[in-house]
Formats: sequence, structure tokens, C-alpha cells
Amino acid sequence: MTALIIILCVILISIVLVQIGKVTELTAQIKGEREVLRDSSRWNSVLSIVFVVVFLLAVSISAWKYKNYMLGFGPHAAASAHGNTLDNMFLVTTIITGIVFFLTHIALFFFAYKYRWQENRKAKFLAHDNRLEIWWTVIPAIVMTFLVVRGLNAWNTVMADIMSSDEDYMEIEATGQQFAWIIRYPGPDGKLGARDFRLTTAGNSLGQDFTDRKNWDDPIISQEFYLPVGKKVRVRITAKDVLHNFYLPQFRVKMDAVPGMPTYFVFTPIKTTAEYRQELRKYPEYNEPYDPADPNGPKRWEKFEYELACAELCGKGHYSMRRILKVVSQEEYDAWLATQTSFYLDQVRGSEDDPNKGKVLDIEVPLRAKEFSDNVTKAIESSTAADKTLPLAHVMYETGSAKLATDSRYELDNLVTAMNTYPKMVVQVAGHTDNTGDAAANQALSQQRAAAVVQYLTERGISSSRLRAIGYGDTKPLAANDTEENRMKNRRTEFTIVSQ
Ligand SMILES: [Cu+2]
Repeated sequence: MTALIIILCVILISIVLVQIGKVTELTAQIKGEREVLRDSSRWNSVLSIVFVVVFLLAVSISAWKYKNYMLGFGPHAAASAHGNTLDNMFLVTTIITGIVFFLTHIALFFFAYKYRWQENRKAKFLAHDNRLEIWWTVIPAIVMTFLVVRGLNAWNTVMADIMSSDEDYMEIEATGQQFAWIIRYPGPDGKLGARDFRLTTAGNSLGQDFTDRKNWDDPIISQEFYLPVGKKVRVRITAKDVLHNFYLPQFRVKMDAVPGMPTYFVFTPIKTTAEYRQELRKYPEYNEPYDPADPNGPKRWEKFEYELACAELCGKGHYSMRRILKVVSQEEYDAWLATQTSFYLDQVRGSEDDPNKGKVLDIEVPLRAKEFSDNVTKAIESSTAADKTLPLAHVMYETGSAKLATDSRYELDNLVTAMNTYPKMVVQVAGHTDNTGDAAANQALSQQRAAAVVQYLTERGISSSRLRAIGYGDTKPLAANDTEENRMKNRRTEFTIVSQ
């Protein structure tokens, strides 16, 4: 129906225009051509002035009305230290091109008015004018030079890399892949470990070189990531498959992630997420409900988050590369980082991707000591008999012998510490084997192994009256001796707190 009405309107308007044309022709015949020409010229010239006034007013009013949609204005204030430099650059360019826009439009329409057709006025044809040529070459050249030099200056400021390692900054790494950002943090040592693409496996998706100890404490974050406010951050940006783009719009950070060519961006967040929300709160559009279906629910400003997007159309799942960035105080950041665990220790340690398999790493020694003392405290506090038995998980012997492997000393030293912390504690050390071989020999071996542990402890000053050694052989398996994995579980040394 609407379509029909529109078609009818178009037809009617066409008829009206044709009729107006005919009437004009008729009046021209009555009045004479010249008079009509003069009338229409006058009208057209006046209307062109009216048009340019209305047009420029509309442009100015709409620009004023929608100024808050511009970068750097209203809710779009930059949240990084360098953000204002870029926003100002855009603003200056807008002002200069805006002035040119207004002047050319005024000139264009004013000239159309001034030089309208008039009787007895002849056009003057200008073949060439050197002075004019110089003017309209030199002026744009000067303006362009000013804009370009400013732009280069801003680029050099914004893209400046960290020049000396004494600078106070932190470094994180963002790797783009279809379709996720893998964000790596440096861990407590403050340093990112080395990578080598040839080491990439299913279990080591970044190809981290785990012989580099800087990798041992690096956490990998796949969802929300945090940054402290006011701290300079250098982001190493890489990609694994196709082009991606590391884009933090509120921070004016945008850099291609290119496979095989590391890029970077250095920036300083200057507003926490909470502060940015308070700024958005001032604008009516951010006081609308976040979920239109729930008008009494949280407002848009309350749910605002800084986001990391991929600004490169990298494939079908491109949209799913959105990640949330929380900018918080240094204290909150430290607390968050402390909850992030090392990817290597959590996922890789002891697996086939681990080049340090079978070795004790120095960073593990304090972690194991803490775990051991926590477990002993728990066992002491527990009133259940079963809780009083704890494994000596990292005590190993040489194959088929009761000689302690060198790396066993860390775990045994933890036991020495526990015996000194709880001076009344009496423990029984028990050796266990799997069921391979002769039962009597197994029993003897487990007895000797338990005795070796006791001997180690007495040599370190623990009274033998507080220690007992017993060998159970294969009589107390933890699991059926059917697989190598289960047999490994059964070959173990434990200690039981007999009294405390
Ligand atoms: Cu992408």
C-alpha cells in the first residue's frame, strides 16, 4: 500500500513539474525570453544564498549536537597518557579542514550569486594567472606541511619504544590466533621467557623455550586481563596464523599482529575502569538500562568495561576475540597477579614437553617447602587417623637400591624442618614397593629404604627416639599393580605422625 502511494506521488509530482515547465514556456512567449532569463537568474542566485546559509547552519548545529561522538569529547575521552596527543591531532585537522570547507562553500555560492546572468554583462575569460597559481599552491602546501609535521611528531612520540631497561615499565605479550588472544604475563621475575616457533606443540601453543628459566613463572591469561593504573606497559604483539590487530579503543592503542614479525605498543593507562565508569555516569545515554528487557537493572555505565578487540577481519570467528581489560590500582593488580599460576608449572611440568623432566628446579624448592609445611600443619590439626599419613612424594632412590637420590634431600629437609617445628612429633617412616619380583626381597628393600630416610634425619640432628622405620613391601598397594602408572603409585615412601 505504502509503495503504491509513493508511486502515485512520484507520478503526480512529475506531472506538476511538466505543467510548471509548460507554464514557464507560455509566460516566456508572452513576456519575452530575456525577461524570463533575468527573473530566473535572480531567483536562482537568491536561492543559492539561502541554500548555503541553511546548509552551513545545519552543518554547524549538527556538529555541535553530535560533538560527543567525537574522539576526545564527552564519553570518548582517552584513558591513556598518549591518547590526548592523538585526539588533539584529529581535532586540529578537523578545525583546519572545517575552515576550508566553510570558506569554499561561502565563496562558491556567493560567486554564483554575484556573477549571475545580467544584461549587458560579459564573461571575462582568464587563460592563465601566475599569481593565482602561486597562491593556491603555496597556501595548501604550507597547511599540509604543518599537518604532516605535526602528525610525524605525534607518531614519533606515541610509537617511541622503551630505550633503556632502567625505565620503570612492565611488559606483557599478546598473541593473536584464530580466534583468541593469548596474553602472557612475566610472572614474579618481571621478565617474559624466550619463544621459538619450532617448539610449538599442542601442549606448548606459544612455543615457549622451557630451558629458559624466565619462562618458568609466566602465567598465560585467556580471558580477563589486568593492568595497573599509571604504569607504563609495553605490549609485545605477535600472531600465529593470519593478520590480527591489537586494539584497545579507549586507550587509542592499535597495532597489527603479524605472523613472523613481532610488533609492539607502549602506553600508560591513566584511568581505572572504576574511574572511567564514573565519568560515563555524567552522560544521559549511559544512564539507560544496560539490558533493555530489564529497565530496573544495572545502568550502562555500571556495566562498562575496557575491551580488547581484534581490529582485523581475520575470519569467521573474528568477533569472539573480544577480551575484557580491567585497569585497577597497583595493590589490586598485585593481588590479581598473585592468583595467576605459572603455565609451565601447572600444565607442562613433568609432561613430554618438559625439557627439565626429572630435575628439581630452584623455583620449585620454596613452593614444595610451603606445600609440605601446610600439609604437616593440616595433619597435626586433624583428629582423623587417616589424615596423619603423608606422602614423601619427592623422595627417590637409585633403581633397585636403598641409596637416596640426590634430589630427595629437598623433601627430606622439609621433614627435618617439620620435626624441629613440632618438637614432640614422633613419626613412622614406611617404605612400599610394587609387586614385581620376589615378595621377601621387596619387603627387605622397602625396610632398607625407610631406614635410609631415618638415617638421613638422624644425621641432621633428629633424635632416633622420635623416628621409626618400617618396610611394607608390596602388602599395602594404593592401586592394583596392573599398569606402569599404578605400579609407580605403589612404589612410595610415606610417614605417619604417631604422636605429636
Ligand atoms: Cu583476529
